[in-house]
Amino acid sequence: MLEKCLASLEEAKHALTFASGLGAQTAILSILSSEDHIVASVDIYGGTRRLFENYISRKSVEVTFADFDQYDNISRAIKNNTKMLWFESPTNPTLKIFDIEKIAKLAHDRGEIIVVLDNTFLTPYFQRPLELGVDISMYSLTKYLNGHSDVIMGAAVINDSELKNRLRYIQNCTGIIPSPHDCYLVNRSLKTLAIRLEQHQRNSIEVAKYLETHARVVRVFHPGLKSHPNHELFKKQARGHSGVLSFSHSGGRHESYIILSSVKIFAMAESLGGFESLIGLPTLTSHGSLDKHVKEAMGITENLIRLSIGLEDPEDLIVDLEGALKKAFPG
Ligand code: P1T
Repeated sequence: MLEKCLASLEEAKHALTFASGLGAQTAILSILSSEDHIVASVDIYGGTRRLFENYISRKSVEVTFADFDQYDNISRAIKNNTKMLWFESPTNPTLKIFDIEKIAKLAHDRGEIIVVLDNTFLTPYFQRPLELGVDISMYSLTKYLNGHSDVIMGAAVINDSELKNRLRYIQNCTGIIPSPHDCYLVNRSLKTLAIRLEQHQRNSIEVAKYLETHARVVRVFHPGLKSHPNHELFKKQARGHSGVLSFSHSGGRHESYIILSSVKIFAMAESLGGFESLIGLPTLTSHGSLDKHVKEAMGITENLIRLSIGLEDPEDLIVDLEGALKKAFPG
C-alpha cells in the first residue's frame, strides 16, 4: 500500500521501498555490472559518496565524480561504458541547484544512461523529478516523507516497467526490505506531508532571512532566497523548499562548537526532515566520513553549519540562534 501511495504522489507507475535511504541506493547501484561506469555529482550526501567510493568502486564499478556546476564537466565525464548518472538538487549540505531537465537530456542524448536524482530534500510535494526526465526518483523516507524521526526507510520511484522489474528482483533477492510496521508509520505520516512541508518552508525562509541580516553570518545557503545564485532555476523546477538550510559564519571551529553547544531548542544531531529542529556541523556529521580535501572541494568547512528547521514557532528558533551567535561572537 505504501509503495502505491508513494508512486501516486509523483503520478508515477511504480515505487519500491527499502530498509533505508542507503539501502535504496545499494539496490539501485546493484543494477550495474562490473566494468560499468557511473558519473556522480561531487555535491552529494557524505554517506552516498562513501558508498560510491569505498563500496561500489570495490565491486569493479568505475565511478567518476564531476562538478555539476559546469555542464561541460558532466559531458566530459560520460564514457562509452557509462550506465548511470547520479545527483541531488538541492544538494546536501550547500543547497546547490542544478538544471534537472537539462542534465537528464544531456545523459539520455549520450546513450542508455539511467538518471537517478536523490529527491530526499524536497519530496514529491515540492519537486517531481520523473516529470523532468529523470529515470529513478530516489528517497530517504527517513527524512521528510516520514517526518517524525522514528523510522529509517528508503524508496525508488520509477515509470519504466522493465527497470522496475529489475529493481523488484534485487529488492526480493537481497532482502533490503522495510518492516511492515515501519511501512504503516510512513503511510500514516504521508497524510500530513503537505501541511508539514508548508510549515517547514515558512519557518526555514524566516530563519534564513534573519541569518542574512546577522553581521557575523557570511553566507546563507537556501534556494528560496533571492540571493541564491540559482533561485530562478529553482523556482522553475520546484514548487518550494523544505527546512534544510546552511550558513557560514566569520569564525572557525571554535565558534561553531560554541554555537552548536549553546542552542537550546535545536538538537545537535545528524539527519534532517523531522518535526524538531536539528543543528549539525557537516564536516563532522553528514560528511564526517570524507577526506578533508574532498570536503574542502565541496565547500564543507569548519564554519559551515547546517540546520534542519522543524515545525516550532520560527520566532523561538530565531531567538535561540541569536543567543548562540552572541555567545560565539561576544561584543
Ligand atoms: O539515512 P538513510 O535513510 O540511509 O538515507 C541516506 C540519505 C540519502 N540521501 C540524502 C540526500 C541524505 O541526506 C541521506 C541521509 N542524510 C543524513 C543522515 C544527513 O544528516 O544528511
